[in-house]
Amino acid sequence: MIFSSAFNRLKQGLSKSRTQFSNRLSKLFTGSVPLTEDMLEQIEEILISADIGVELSMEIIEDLRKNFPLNQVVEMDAVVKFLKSDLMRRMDVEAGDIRSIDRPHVILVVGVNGTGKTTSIGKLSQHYISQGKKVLLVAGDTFRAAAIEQLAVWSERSGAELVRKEAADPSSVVYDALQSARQRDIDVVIIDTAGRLHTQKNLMIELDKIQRVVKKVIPEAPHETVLTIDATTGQNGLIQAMQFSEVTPVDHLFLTKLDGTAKGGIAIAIHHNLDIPVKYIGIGEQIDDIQDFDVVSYVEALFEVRSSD
Ligand SMILES: Nc1nc2c(ncn2[C@@H]2O[C@H](COP(=O)(O)OP(=O)(O)OP(=O)(O)O)[C@@H](O)[C@H]2O)c(=O)[nH]1
Ligand SMILES: [Mg+2]
Repeated sequence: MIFSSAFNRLKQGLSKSRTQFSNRLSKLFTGSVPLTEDMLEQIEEILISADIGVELSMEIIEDLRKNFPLNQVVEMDAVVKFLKSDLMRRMDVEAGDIRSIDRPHVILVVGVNGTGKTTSIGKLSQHYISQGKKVLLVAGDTFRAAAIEQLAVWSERSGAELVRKEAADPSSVVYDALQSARQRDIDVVIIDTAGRLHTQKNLMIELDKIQRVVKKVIPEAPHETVLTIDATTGQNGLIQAMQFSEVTPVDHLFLTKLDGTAKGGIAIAIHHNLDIPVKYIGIGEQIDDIQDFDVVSYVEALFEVRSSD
């Protein structure tokens, strides 16, 4: 299971975070050294700097303190193994895949500008097409012609169908798209939207309108509203997810750009602190740089460090 190629790709995607852990831990554990209070503090600092979160990092250090007596020689591998299992114990493992038997399954993708909505939609479409599903993308970001073009490129890459309408109201595009999805026997509809901040009132009202139009055509939809969060913004991403979800309903998070940060712990912080599950992660700019978030594999990949690294 965890030695699959998907796991190797995850490890590769998290290499910045892992190298940081590895380098800093290796410096602490040179040769056979007894564990000191200062080392515990530095391990805590390493966890915090990876954006696992202050509170969780402190709790983990307390667990470490209980399990490893001070002033006794300890191997780095043993500490890393402990950190891994302690983190996993603290996480509830959640599975993630399409459960809905409704067709079409409608996914609405929302988020702040530039957090990776359109790219992630490209990846999601490929993900579902590779499962034999028929996918339709909806260009709901009608403000910029370039945004529609960008989605069109992803639809060509993945082989998904596309509904677009220049200079139209986003909710009218969505309405047309859902009607045609039914006629065309589509399995998964993924709606792209323009970037917005939770404070932009008009844009949030527009999002509301999109939700209502979706419901008008398919009352139980959207089956998932996915919020993209840019992992490189670290703890701000966590705050963004909290604020956004207070204004509009969010079912799942798509944590993007994890390959671009040494603070990969943010996925764990979000998982630990928010009720909204992280369902997908983005680990690169290519179409297949997407994975379902599985906290066990994630922690394994993040802490895959050896004293010889
Ligand atoms: N390294 C890396 N880059 C990513 C990832 N996901 C998205 N990006 C990049 O992030 C940038 C913004 O992505 P978009 O998909 O255009 O973001 P958006 O949220 O649709 O942006 P707006 O529509 O302008 O709000 C692009 O350069 C993407 O290639 C990822 O997982 N890893
Ligand atoms: Mg976009």
